[in-house]
Amino acid sequence: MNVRTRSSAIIGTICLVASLALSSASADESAAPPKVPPKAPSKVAAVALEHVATAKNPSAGAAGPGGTVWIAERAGTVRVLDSRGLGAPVLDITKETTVDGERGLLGIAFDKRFAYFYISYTNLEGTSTVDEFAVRNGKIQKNTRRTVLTQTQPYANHNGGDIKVGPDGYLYIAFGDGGSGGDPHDYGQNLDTLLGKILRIDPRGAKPYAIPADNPFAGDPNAKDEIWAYGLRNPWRFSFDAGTGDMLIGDVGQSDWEEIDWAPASSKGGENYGWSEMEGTHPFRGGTEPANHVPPVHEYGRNGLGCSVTGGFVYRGKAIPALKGQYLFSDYCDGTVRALQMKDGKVTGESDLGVSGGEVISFVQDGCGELYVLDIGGAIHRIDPA
Ligand SMILES: [Ca+2]
Repeated sequence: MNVRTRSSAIIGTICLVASLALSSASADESAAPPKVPPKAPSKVAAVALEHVATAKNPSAGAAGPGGTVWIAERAGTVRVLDSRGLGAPVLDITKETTVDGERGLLGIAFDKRFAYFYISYTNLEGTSTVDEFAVRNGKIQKNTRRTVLTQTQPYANHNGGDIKVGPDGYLYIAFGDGGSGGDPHDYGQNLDTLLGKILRIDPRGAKPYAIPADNPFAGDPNAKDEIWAYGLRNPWRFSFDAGTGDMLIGDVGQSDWEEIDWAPASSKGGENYGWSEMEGTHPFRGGTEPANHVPPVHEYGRNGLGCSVTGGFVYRGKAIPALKGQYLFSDYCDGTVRALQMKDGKVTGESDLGVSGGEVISFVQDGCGELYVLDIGGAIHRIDPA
């Protein structure tokens, strides 16, 4: 906790939202606050999307050192967004990945001290690969690159690929079920594969990595030690609530149900999110609900415009107080930014925030907790107060 508090304090002094000075929030906040705060803040926050940059097929992002936001471009470049805008690539692996199917550079993450940078991509064979670089003075040390973990992929889709460093400092990696459709190999429920899982590893504990001793299946000969949670189809984007440490996962559905999964910060791992016995709360193709199934906290059907959920973040920024504690997410096909109001792991309401991020491929949270929406077509928007 000390580490977390210290790094938060450092980040808090300089953040992109402040340095860009584009937000109207500063003016709003300088006004005298009401003497009596409203008892029940408005559930639908008024937001606007502020265009801050255009990238080439941005796919993922992460808060970087010095209040920056690092943006991954799907073809294999990483660029830094700061008060001067989006810079030239600081990393280029375009010769090492492809963008066929659902492949490419799919995730980036820093450790808490910005001492290490991680990239998640599919290599030229389509193998999911997580590499590590040391970072010094905010610069990637390319000669320190090493591969942490790989996973062969039977098909070009459902690679997952999101990576995050959790509140515990461990690296979490999301992998889809291997692809095709309907989980033909039953990988979701199979604990002998890393596919269809969220993994938890300690990349600094050993070479290439160590298994945290308290991983739910550590030492179990019938399950991979790396597994944190299972029963996932394509957990394309997941995040930790910066306020509570809770985990939220956007798991893309097969054909009927898109879902958001939730686990408390106190979780010991081992959650079974049901795939491919279940799609959302519904048995999938005659499936049987596992006894230990953890159902989604939210699901929505494909009967609207949505086709593929894009998980986001619980809002912990300062610019939009009415949005605090709400989980923002979107859908690749629909693009509407939505918010879930949650209490004790239960969804108590859903709002349509009335703005569209385009083909929303990812959200990014900066060091101040403000959120950005990435449109795979190029636009990077920050979610600002309206
Ligand atoms: Ca599920």
